[in-house]
Amino acid sequence: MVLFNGDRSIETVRAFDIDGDGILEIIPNTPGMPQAFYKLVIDSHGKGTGKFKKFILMDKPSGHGLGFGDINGDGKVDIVAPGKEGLYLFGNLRRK
Ligand SMILES: [Ca+2]
Ligand SMILES: [Ca+2]
Repeated sequence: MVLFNGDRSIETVRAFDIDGDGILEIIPNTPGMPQAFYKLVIDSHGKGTGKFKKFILMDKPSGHGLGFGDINGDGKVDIVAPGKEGLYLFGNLRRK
């Protein structure tokens, strides 16, 4: 299964439960490509289908590196990533 088939390389890959549903999302750092993550598609019985849905966080080229931490102190882990214009913070807006 190929999740990412861009013409740029993947510098590093992280797995983190971004939405708090207990299932890890896959977050590759792909310098020069938009920052995205991949979420496992679940069927009606709650089982993984083996397919992943792509979510783009930033529709601009990302830079080198990727980090996580609760930057704003709300108890939910946020994502920080560099881009061409500087360091971006992707605040975690999940409700729970
Ligand atoms: Ca998840
Ligand atoms: Ca936070």
